[in-house]
Amino acid sequence: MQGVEFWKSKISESIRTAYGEIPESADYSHIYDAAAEVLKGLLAEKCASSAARHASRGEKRVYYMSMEFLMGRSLRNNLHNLGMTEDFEAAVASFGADPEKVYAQEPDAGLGNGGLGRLAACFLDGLATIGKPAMGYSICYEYGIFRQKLTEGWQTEKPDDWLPGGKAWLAEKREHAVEVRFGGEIEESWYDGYHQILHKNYDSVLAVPFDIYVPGYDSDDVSRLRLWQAEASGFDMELFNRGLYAEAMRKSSMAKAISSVLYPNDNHSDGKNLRLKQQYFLVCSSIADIVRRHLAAYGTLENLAEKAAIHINDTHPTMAIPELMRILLDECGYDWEKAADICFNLFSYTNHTVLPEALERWDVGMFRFLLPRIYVIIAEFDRRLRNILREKGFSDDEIKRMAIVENGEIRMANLCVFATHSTNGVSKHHLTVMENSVFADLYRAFPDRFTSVTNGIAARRWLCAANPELTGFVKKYSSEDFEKDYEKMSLLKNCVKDSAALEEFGKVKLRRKELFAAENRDVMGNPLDPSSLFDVQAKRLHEYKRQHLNALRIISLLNEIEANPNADIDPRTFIFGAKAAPGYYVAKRIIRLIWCIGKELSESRAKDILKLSFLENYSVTTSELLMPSADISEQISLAGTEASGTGNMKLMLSGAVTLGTLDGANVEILDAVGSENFLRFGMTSDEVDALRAKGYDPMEYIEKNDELKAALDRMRHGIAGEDFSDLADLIKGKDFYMAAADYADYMSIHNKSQQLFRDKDTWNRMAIMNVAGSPTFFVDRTVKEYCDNIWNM
Ligand code: 26W
Repeated sequence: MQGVEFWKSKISESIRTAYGEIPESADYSHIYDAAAEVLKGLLAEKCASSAARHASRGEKRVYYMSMEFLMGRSLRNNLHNLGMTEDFEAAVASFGADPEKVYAQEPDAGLGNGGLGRLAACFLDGLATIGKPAMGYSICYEYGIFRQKLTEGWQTEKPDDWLPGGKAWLAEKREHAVEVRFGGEIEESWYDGYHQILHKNYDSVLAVPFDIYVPGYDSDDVSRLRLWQAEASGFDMELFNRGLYAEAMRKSSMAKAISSVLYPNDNHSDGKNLRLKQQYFLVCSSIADIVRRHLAAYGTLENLAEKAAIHINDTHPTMAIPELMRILLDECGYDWEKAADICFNLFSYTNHTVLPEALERWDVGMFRFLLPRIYVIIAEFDRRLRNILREKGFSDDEIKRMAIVENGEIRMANLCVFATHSTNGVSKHHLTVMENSVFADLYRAFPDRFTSVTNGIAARRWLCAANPELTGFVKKYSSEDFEKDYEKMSLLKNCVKDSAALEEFGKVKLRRKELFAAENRDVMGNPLDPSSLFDVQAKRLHEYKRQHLNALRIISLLNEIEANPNADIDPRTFIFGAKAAPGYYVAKRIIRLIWCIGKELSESRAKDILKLSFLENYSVTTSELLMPSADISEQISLAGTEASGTGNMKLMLSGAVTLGTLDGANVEILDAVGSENFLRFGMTSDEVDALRAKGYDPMEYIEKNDELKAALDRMRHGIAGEDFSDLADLIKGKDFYMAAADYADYMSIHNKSQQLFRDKDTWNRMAIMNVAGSPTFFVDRTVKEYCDNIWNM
């Protein structure tokens, strides 16, 4: 049975057996659960045949380890990738239900903070699509990224209790649970000529795997994401019998704490013990799983690096390397050289950020106490690295900078560069920045290990599944089957001379702006104006991303309108979406500033011209409504700080024009669309470096610029009644991310954007050229490059 009938009977059957209901009278949540249950079954089967096929060919497999997989919702996307959307929706409609309401039942699997986690999720989709066997490993956090609540612009965090609706996609594999050991002491001895390691008095925790299947588009393959949940390894009867009931319970909840919540830090490492436990929990269980699977297939670990590639997504899972060394040395009897050689060929590492505060370093004391054996192995890597550097002729100072263990700390990035065959950046520009800054020394020592692969996005999610209006346009003006060969999207370039096509594009965009406006309001609850320019900045809140530069601009526009009611300013809607790390006070203040600006706008004489909307709880799902509605994509990080960006790609794909600095993947976006279709401003990385070297003083820029001065004064005197001199002083004082230096150029490029937007044909042409240039940034291309150049598969 196939098609609509298949879905009707399967959903019916599932609702009857699970809830004793018929679909016509079932709740939407029951229809959603039934749909997920049916799909999970189909995908499990497909995953099994896909694995068997690859195994019979002895193919190499990639294991992608990441503390984050920001999956978002699955139902709509899975149906789309499997080509089942139409049949499913028809079946749902036959029960008198609305498919959109079924989709809306699903919570986001928000198991990530931002870019790094979403990239991991896109990789699983891309790998299944191009037919490469892949498995992701992460933690089954009970609470994912917090739900942001804004009260008058103050962010508070609510727990993200996603499992009640999300578990429908999880398949428990308890038979593959793994024991993870923490603490204790190590005893070394020799027996019969063999070195023996005995681990005593440790605490153990059980890691139980749950799988999520991720289908490729129009593909026979399904990637598997294995998420580990922590449990106490058995109830401590001995404690209980001794009357220590509370102590027995404490042990159990300590164990569960490991997988209870995702750390909401993005680009900031706080060196906490529980986070270290989470990381070891992930790598210990995953490496045990990989070893088990490999031994089952080949009976030896000799060929592990031929048949597997293990990728370390930023330094968070670095301990996978010493953990595998531990198994090879202590459990399999390999010597160091042989074991390290296997690891070197097996592992590769991606760096996602150059901010020094994001680079992970662990306190030696804490680390040794929690992971005594892993520490000894890392110390041995350090000793060997120092010897090699000495042989290469580096000075003592240089060696100290490159060392793994130094100054009471363990530097995870240095271990990655030394112990793996590949360290890669996430855009061309990022690689240059890496080579000139954080990795400058190691790059000189091991230049051949450094490379870059530009990030990409699962365009299917943001275009075909989320934006049927634009998909229809792309089909009409490029090719009906562009999804099977997305390079064909570049054919869209031909339609920019056709004025009917330009107008049609304008209608598609307007429709999407109306849809957004139907669901969202300005900060004071007033309706948005879909005919105004939608100017979007959506990403994590961080000073380096410079949401405050955008805020300064809006204050300046307000000043201008107040001074001159006839000022030449067209209607604009500023849309922000951003979560701040809960402990990042300045970031929360910036959110509050933006909200207050919105309030002040709505009460000013600019209220019919300028509107500000702050999208609460920005997430994968809210991005799917937001991206299609954008006209301008704000990518305004200080050059040299944003590794790549992927929101920039989603917006470009949706026909928004990038207004940005030459940073991260913006550089390649500009290349792909041409400078006439990109609104570039600001200093280059080299100019930033030169200015820093010379000594940067923001006051030099502020004193020369009356508009900027007035905006900062206004912050001091109060925005919507609140004094923001704290933020104004940060800009006047250090201005670490040089907003003052880029302000004038930012204002002038925005002036230009207004002129361009006035001419609808011109603007639509630019927007279409962006859609046409987007295939370079599809994740299928990205993962192909990883397969060819990094994983050798
Ligand atoms: C240890 C705390 C911590 C947590 C997360 C440090 C660093 C991170 C991530 C690496 C931050 C992150 O998501 N980086 C983003 O990665 C994207 C995918 O490569 C890039 O597109 C973004 O430019 C980069 O900021």
